[in-house]
Amino acid sequence: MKLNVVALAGGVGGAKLADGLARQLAADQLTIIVNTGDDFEHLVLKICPDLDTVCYMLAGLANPETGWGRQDESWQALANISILGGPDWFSLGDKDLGTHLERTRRLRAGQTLTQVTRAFCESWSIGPTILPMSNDPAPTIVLTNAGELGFQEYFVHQGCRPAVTGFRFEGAPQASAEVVRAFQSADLVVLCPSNPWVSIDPIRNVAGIQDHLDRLPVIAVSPIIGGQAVKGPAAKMYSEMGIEPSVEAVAGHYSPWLDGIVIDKVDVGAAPKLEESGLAVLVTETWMRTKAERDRLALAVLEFREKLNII
Ligand code: FO1
Repeated sequence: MKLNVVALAGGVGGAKLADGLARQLAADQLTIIVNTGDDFEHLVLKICPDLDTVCYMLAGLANPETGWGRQDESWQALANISILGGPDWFSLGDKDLGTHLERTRRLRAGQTLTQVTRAFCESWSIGPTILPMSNDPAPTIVLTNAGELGFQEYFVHQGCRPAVTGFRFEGAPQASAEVVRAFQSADLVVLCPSNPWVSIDPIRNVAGIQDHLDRLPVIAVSPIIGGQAVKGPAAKMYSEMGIEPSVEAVAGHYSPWLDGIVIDKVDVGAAPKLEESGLAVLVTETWMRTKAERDRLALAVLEFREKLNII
């Protein structure tokens, strides 16, 4: 039987697993639905950081040090913006700026974000389908002790320093026909190791998506390893909201609709309790430092599907 997989992804961690999955599955077996809650307008351009991170990663164009942005990047435009007194806190490289310029031009000409993303993926020879979670704007607002902040204002401009008290997802995003079709033909949903609060929850907030998660087999790969986030502020967010960052917290976040969870070997002690709660648990190496580690984890996730209780 042909297995159809939908992967939900945010930024760098999600992109790495999606990249591994892309090498384990045929192109028509994988759809990656990407968070657009981090999108914003900057320098009059539409910036879609998570979409670009996933696309650059799968195209082999990503900056290997940061995980976001382009490899072999130059920064002439940003340096000039800085000299001219413009907003230089968000690091847009010259090649990356080309993406934002062309995307903004196409959107203004009336294309949807889904159409623009499809065209870019074709140009970059990306096999699997990459879809924005919605064509509608749905900005994530971070509620903090410094007030309500747009996501990139919190994440980049303020360096995640304000203490988080909650989140608000603005707009009323609808699922595109492409997103609906992907879920309708899916046999498995993989929640990539992305931030549950600000990468996966915004996708769940798109009309109708939670219903698909309720009915389909879902496996999450924990973004928390040994109480720490591999990258980004997930652990800090959990602590600030009074929840101990742990694989149990991730499982709880996705309860009761989660079917299986993949946790790192350092968290093996949590496995019995997770299993008692009815989850299938895979304990394995979940760090993805190399391409080989992405491939190994992706394969392990797909094989783990056989062990889900509901199959
Ligand atoms: N992250 C940073 O920490 N600092 C930056 O200046 C920055 C610029 C940037 C430019 C383009 C892009 O696609 C991503 C960029 N990111 C930057 C990453 C981005 O803010 C985050 O990875 C996501 O929004 C969270 O998933």
